[in-house]
Amino acid sequence: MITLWINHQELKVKKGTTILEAAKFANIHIPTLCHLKLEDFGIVNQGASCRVCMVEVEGRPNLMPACTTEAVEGMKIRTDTLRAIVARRMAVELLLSNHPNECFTCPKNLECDLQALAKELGIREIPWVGEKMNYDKDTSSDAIVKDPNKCVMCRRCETMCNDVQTCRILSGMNRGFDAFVGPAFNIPMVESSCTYCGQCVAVCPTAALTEVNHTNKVWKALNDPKKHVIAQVAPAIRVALGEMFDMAPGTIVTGKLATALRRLGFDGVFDTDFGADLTIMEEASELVHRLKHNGRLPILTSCCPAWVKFFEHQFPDMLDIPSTCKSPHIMFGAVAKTYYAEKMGIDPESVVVVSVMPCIAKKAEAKRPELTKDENNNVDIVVTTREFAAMLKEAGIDFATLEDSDFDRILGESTGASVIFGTTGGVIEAAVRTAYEWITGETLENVEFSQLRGIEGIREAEVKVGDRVLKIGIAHELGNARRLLEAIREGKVHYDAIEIMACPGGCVGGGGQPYHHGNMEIIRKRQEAIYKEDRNKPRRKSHENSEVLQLYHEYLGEPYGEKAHQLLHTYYEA
Ligand code: HC1
Ligand code: SF4
Repeated sequence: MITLWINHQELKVKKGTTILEAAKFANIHIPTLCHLKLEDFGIVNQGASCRVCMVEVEGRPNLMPACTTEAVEGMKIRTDTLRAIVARRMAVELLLSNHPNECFTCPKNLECDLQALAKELGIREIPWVGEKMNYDKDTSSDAIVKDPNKCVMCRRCETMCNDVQTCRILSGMNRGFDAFVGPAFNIPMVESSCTYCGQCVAVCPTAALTEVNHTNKVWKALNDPKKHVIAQVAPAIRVALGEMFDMAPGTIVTGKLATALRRLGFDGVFDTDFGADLTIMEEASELVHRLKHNGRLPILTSCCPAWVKFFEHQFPDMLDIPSTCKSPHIMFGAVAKTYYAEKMGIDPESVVVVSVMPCIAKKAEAKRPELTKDENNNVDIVVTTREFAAMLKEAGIDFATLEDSDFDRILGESTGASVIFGTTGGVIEAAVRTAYEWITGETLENVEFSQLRGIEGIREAEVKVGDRVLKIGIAHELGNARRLLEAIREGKVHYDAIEIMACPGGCVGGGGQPYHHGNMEIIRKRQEAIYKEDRNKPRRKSHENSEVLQLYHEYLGEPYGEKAHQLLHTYYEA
């Protein structure tokens, strides 16, 4: 331990602690902009490029950046001198001097870190006139909008894309006032190998990177009397949406969610969890089929669209490994426009499926050619948790005071197995719950497989199923996925089944979720809430979902059978 003083306050910290971390221990706030550190997820961006965290250190002639300067024995630090205050303000004033003045209409209005900093530092005028950038917005993709004019070169997005996700799409371009971060040669996003995971969006402090806003499409559909508009909500929404309405992270709002959708005027209020249970029926069948017939192993889960895009780009030689299952919300859409429409006597052409997702990549997934052509136009509109919250606010709905209600039938029932899809490890745990009973013919008494849970980036576990031991691999974040797949490709490891989710913590940490501002505790709380919701469910195995069983009985026939293949499975292309 070392002893130091910050603003005359004595404190002891571990050797190797930065001034910024030491100040946090002492509850002294030092403002930052480029800094981002999520230790458990191995996410660190501390290039000290913004110079907002400058502090005075006794005996040093220059101000020092608190985020990268290590605290040493006897150090005397001041964060509150006029020199430090002026330097911090100047750093922000310079950024503002060439930043577009369009806060009123900016998608990040009131959620922008730069705007918040200007307020916090008491900036009332910008003393310099910087040269404004005048780049075109990149609206080429269905998922992400890139506005270089709002880039502050903090490079958080680069850290996420290059170091964490290893997609290596983003890098700094140009110098001085013209500098911004974008794909090499500034090609349109749609032409890059971007997976649309949205993790760059999740950490961008301004609106240089945002999701494509599809809320107007939803309003339009809801106001079209000829349309039958139905909503489905992803597992991870129910544990995060509350944050947008000042509720604590991890507050479960499933019942309020159903009520809110009804208030917005949706004709059907459903749960993607139904689609997740359906996915397990197909994916567990596929696993059992591959095990029985010496099929290709490991089987890879295919519900995360950023992961699908990643393996198509990065592992084109291994496209025979992933499960052919469509993702749960796409399966839901497929069933809604066929079975549901038929049963309800509605013209399938009039059905508009809106998915409320924690994920930005789902927007691009819904537009994939093989999922949109002919009768396969499964999902029409995808909005993120943030966009959905904005719609509720726009409609004047006081979300926090809404009463609880249930999802509609016949696509609204779900089991605990489907809820845990929302966290890393959950999809494979759900599949094991079903595969275990199918393979052994025994009832699984304890459905919680603790060995599959956790937050480490790569995990592995062995699960005894009858006389066979299934070797399971789990990874979240694409960099971890890459490491796992490379080890498989090189024959260094063997697994029977693998679950991969692109975002930190799985969908709970999705790129469309309420901004967590680097607070990892938030992702943990959402994960805990997911497991709590599972424990509270009367049925916890997908194959016990009575509405899913009814669907097979009345419409699909056998799981993994011909009709199921036609409706619920897909293919991949390099
Ligand atoms: Fe997910 Fe999924 S769990 S991908 O993480 O398989 O987005 O929540 O909806 O489709 O069910 C996301 C979450 C979500 C799908 C399911
Ligand atoms: Fe990189 Fe993901 Fe952002 Fe695409 S969406 S640029 S892959 S971090």
